[in-house]
Amino acid sequence: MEAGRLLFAAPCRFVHAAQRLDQVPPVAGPEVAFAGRSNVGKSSLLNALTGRRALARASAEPGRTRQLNFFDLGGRLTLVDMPGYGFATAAKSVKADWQGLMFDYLRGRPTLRRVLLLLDSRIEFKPSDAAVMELLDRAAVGFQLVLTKADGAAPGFLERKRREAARLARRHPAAHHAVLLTSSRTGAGIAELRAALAGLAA
Ligand SMILES: Nc1nc2c(ncn2[C@@H]2O[C@H](COP(=O)(O)OP(=O)(O)OP(=O)(O)O)[C@@H](O)[C@H]2O)c(=O)[nH]1
Ligand SMILES: [Mg+2]
Repeated sequence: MEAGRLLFAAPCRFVHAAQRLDQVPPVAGPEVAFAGRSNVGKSSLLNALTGRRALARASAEPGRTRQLNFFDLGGRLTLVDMPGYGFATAAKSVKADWQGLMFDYLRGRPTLRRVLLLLDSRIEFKPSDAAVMELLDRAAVGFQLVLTKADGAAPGFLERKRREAARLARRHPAAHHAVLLTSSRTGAGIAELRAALAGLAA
């Protein structure tokens, strides 16, 4: 916990945005990417972890993040805010663009230490989530399930979702077995997630 607190007490700064794979910065230190459906709370979680309200742009409008946004955390860890998938109302061509970029990046990034795959704890998991887990299995990219918006569901429902996510994690070879329950709004689970990420930092 202390290692996590220290890591995230370091300054975090935006370094780069990539719209295409050839704009992705050269590999440097360890990276952790935030992935998940549109609106699941990726940008908000990044802000909560770094204790900055508007480092990453969050919005109630799904499809807010349309590029890979790279943030440097104290020179020890790169955090990557990704565009969401499963967002149906965007123009098809645009959608293919940024979702394609997301998958290409996930498959081909040697310094990617872990993908945080975010799932909304208030709703049912979707086929697109299962598809991404399979892709990560096939690409042998380690991922960890993180339930978001834990402030928005009753305790009994949350516990059921946590168990369901833990079952999914056990079924997927690339999944980390620990499932985290978080809320960017209340700060629940944030210290635990910081601690988990401290284990991956340089
Ligand atoms: N209740 C609650 N709402 C949240 C939480 N985290 C994010 N939200 C809300 O969910 C919406 C989407 O948040 P974002 O962080 O922009 O989601 P995103 O996954 O980055 O979305 P895209 O960039 O569009 O893929 C916003 O209206 C946030 O205020 C949370 O912990 N609790
Ligand atoms: Mg976003």
